[in-house]
Amino acid sequence: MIYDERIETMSRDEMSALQLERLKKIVRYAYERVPFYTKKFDEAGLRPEDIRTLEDINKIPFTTKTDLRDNYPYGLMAVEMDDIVRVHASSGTSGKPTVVFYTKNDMEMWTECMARLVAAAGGTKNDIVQITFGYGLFTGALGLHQGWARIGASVVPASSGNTERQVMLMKDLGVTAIVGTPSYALHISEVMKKMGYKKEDFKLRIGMFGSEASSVEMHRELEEKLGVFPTDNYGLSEIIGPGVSGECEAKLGMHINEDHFYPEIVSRDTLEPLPDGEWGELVLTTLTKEGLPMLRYRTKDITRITRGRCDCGRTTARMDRIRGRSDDMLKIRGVNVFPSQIEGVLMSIDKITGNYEIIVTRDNHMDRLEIKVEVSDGSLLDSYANLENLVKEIKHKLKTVLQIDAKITLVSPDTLKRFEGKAKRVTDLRNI
Ligand code: DLL
Repeated sequence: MIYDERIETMSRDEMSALQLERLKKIVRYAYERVPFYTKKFDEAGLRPEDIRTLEDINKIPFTTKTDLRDNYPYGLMAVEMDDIVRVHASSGTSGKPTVVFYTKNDMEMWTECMARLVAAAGGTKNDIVQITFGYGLFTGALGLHQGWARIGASVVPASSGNTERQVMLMKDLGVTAIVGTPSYALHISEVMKKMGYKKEDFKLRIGMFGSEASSVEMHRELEEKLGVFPTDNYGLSEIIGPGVSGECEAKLGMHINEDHFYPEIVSRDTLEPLPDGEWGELVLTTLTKEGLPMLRYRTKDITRITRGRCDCGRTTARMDRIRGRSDDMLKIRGVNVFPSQIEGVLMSIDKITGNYEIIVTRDNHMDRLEIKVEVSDGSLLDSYANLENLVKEIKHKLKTVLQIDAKITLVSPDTLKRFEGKAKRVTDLRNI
């Protein structure tokens, strides 16, 4: 079912006209209300009225995660705090989270965008949906929750973890739709099997997945093991959270809610715009967001865009699965982590050297992070108690600063590989 026929099947000309009208408005809005944008525009010798066509967007300087960090927490906000009704955050900048703000209208827009994607995935008011994303500052759980509630489904806010209980709820309540990361969903399927269940024991039919990369093969596995029709869903906190784009029943790319989020693909080398069909970095501009307008935000996610009509009848632009990132950010069990942040934590601890190796694997569909760390004094390794304490200290710091759990392996001085050029400290064996 198409949730919003008017928008989702709009002709290209109408959509472009709507986008241009909104772009001009948001550019002026951001320029007038956010000193950060005023300064950027002034430095570039750009005035809001210079944006006359959609192509003119090219003149606007990019915004990055670093800008959010440098202006943490309130610097990029365009309204007073009393107009903000929701705050979310994601990890991913050294120590400080990326904090994002929503006005009442933003919440409404977000919910509508999510409802469109729920409908695109095949969700209806008859569904009972279990949300297995972690509730809290993360946008995933509440974002999907709102969308499913908007279409009238029964929402089970199970949150993540306690997998056996998840399975029990799914079975007892006759849950028909599951929402979460694809890796956690696969893990749930393993636990179902261990508990002695078959997929026929459940009523599952839809799986709305996202927040991390998944391959065609992984979707096939989800379909096979859970009996669901799986869709991929994309979004990021800085722009809105989930709700930027998602697959429909035709699975020919993720439909972008482009009346609210204007997409561009730029070359990862030159940052110049690329034509439809070419792979590059996705840059998004929020066309209607009041709380935290983002102009030309560099997502660092690599994809490509097509704009033809989809088999489902929708005409909105579609983006391909995310193929990778143009930076080294890792997503580990839903948490965004930069190797540099891990390094920062390690460097703050005495008794270890700056040499480390990060290994990411997937075991039973769960991401595992191992960090090999060189101790600076080999004699440390002689005492079990000392070793234990050091491992504990590192683990604790990683958990409190970055919210990640890692297996720590201490190794003798001078045993890890040394690099002449750029160090390659991350080995990602997840094979997604
Ligand atoms: O992960 C929002 C979200 C929640 C999307 C639930 C879909 C479902 P962040 O925590 O800010 O927000 O992480 C954003 O995650 O830049 C991508 O690198 C990655 N990502 C999100 N969705 C996908 C996906 C949420 N479907 C970052 N495929 C983004 C691949 C994804 N990567």
